[in-house]
Amino acid sequence: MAETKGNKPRRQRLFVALDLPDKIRAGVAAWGRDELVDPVLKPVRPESLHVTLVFLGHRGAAEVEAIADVLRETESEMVLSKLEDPIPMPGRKRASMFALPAPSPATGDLQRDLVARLAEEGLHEPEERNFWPHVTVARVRSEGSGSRRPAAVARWPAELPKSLKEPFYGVRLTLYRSVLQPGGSQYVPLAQVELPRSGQQ
Ligand code: 3AM
Repeated sequence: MAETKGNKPRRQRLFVALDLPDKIRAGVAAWGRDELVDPVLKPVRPESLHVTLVFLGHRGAAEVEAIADVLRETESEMVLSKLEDPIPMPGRKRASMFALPAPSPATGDLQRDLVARLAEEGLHEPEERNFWPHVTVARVRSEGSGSRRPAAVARWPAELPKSLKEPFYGVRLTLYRSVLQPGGSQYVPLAQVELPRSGQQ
């Protein structure tokens, strides 16, 4: 549904994400400047790099507040994570995006806890598919002329430098509003929760 139409209530496209530390975001952005260079790729803006935890779809203002409250009640500490080399999704044959897998049992625990508490409040219907933690780094433009098929990628992104594959802590939970734009979605933070360091809750 559109975000504003006539007198209909304003609804916003929402998702909850785990934010990466600035240093990791800057490192991925620097890598991307060298590697996400094929003209059919649309790199994700550096400030928008994140691990999506829960996609919530279009929601009204009252729900935005209720979701933000659930976020604020999170009791998790910072979560240990790490990044792996870029992979095409859904596969090599006709990639529509490139992602860095971010395997992390702690991120999985946090995601399950959030989903359960959102579901308990009637704010989310858990998805059937398994959670796959990842950072989307680029989307592939369509072939053009009305086609939705992704264009073929000639120059594939090379692997990450070793320094970016060191473990790091996910530092913050953010409720984002996704504003769809022709040049790539813009993500606007609506509520944020800093996760405490281990033993500092
Ligand atoms: O940034 P990533 O790719 O991890 O893929 C979409 C993006 O995640 C995901 O929500 C984030 C913000 O758009 N997303 C979009 N539509 C979705 C859907 N119907 C979805 N995730 C699950 N179900």
